Amino acid sequence: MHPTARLAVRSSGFRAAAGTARLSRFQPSTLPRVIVRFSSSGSNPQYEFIQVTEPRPGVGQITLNRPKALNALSTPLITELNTALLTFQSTPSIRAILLTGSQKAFAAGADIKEMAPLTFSSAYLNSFIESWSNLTTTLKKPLIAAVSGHALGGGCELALMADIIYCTKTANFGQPEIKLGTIPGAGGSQRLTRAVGKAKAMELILTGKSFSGEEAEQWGVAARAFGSYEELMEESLKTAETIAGYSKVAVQAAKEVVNKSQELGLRDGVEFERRVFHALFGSEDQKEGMGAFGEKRKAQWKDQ
Ligand code: CO8
Repeated sequence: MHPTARLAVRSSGFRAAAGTARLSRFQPSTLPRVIVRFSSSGSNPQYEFIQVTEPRPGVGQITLNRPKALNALSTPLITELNTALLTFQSTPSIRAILLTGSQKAFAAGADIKEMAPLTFSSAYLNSFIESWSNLTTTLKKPLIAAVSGHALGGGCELALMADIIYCTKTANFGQPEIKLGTIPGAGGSQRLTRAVGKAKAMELILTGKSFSGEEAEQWGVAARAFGSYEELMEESLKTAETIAGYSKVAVQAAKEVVNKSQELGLRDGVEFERRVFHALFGSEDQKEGMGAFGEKRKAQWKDQ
C-alpha cells in the first residue's frame, strides 16, 4: 500500500458500519473484488487509492490518489470512492462533498490496462462500470468536482456526474475513447451532450479532441474556471462551505429539483418543483429561515 495514501477518515463520527451494510450494492462484480480495509477498532475505512479529509466544517473531501497512473480509474479505486461517498452520505456532520485529484490530473480516464483484456461477455454479464452510476443515484448531498489537469474519458464522465464542476482554465477535458476503438461508457455521451448540445458533443466524441477548462466554463460544463490551481482549491472549498452552511433539508431538495430538470419535460419539471416547494412549508427550517430574515438575525438551522 502506498504509505502516504493510507489515510484514515478523520471524523470520529464516521460510521463504517453504515457503509458496510450498504456496500454490497456498490461492489463492482466484474474484476477482482476489493475488500476495503478497516482500522483495528473496526470503525475507520483505510484507503489506498484515495485520501479522505474534512478540510472545513461540514465539508468532506475525497482526493483521488493514484499519482503514477494519473489517477486512472481502476475498479479498486472506484470501490474505495463509492465507500467514501457512502460514508460521507451517512455521516450527519458532512453537509457537502468535494471531489478532486491532483494538480496534474483529476483522472486520466478509466484504467486502460484493466479494460484491455475484457471480453464482451464478461463486461456484459458482470455489468462492468454499472457501480459508477451509484454515485449519482445514491448520493443526496451536494458534490463539487474540482478539476485540474487531465479529466479524460471516465475522468471527464466522473466530473460530469458531480453537481458542480469547478476547474482551472488550463484543465484538459475530453472523451478520447474513439481513439481507443471504443466509446464513452459512463454517461459521457448523455451528460456531455446535455451540457454542450448535440453538435459540439458529437464533434468532441467523434474526434476525441480535448477541450480546455476555459472552454468548459464558456460552454456551461463547468460553473467556474480559475487562473491557478490554488485559486481553484480555495474557491471550491469556499463554495462547499457556503453550501454546508445552509439547511440540509433545503439543500437536498434543491439538488433533487435541479436534477429532475435533466429527466423531465418542462411542464412536469415545474410541477415537481412546486410540489417540493410546497412540501418545504412543512419544514422547521423554512420557518426559521423566514423568521430570521424578519428578525434580522442569522438563521440557526435545525435540519428539520
Ligand atoms: N489508464 C491506465 N493508465 C494510464 C491512463 C489510463 N487511462 N492514463 C495514463 N496512464 C498511465 C500511463 O500508462 C503511464 O504509466 P507508465 O508510466 O506505467 O507507462 C502514466 O499513467 C503516465 O502517463 P503518460 O506517461 O502517458 O503521461 P503524459 O503526461 O505523457 O500523458 C495523458 C498524459 C495525455 C493523459 C496520457 O497519459 C493519455 O493519453 N492517457 C490516456 C487518456 C485516455 O485515453 N483516457 C480515456 C480512457 S478510456 C475511458 O476512460 C473509457 C471510459 C469508459 C467508462 C468507464 C469504464 C470504467
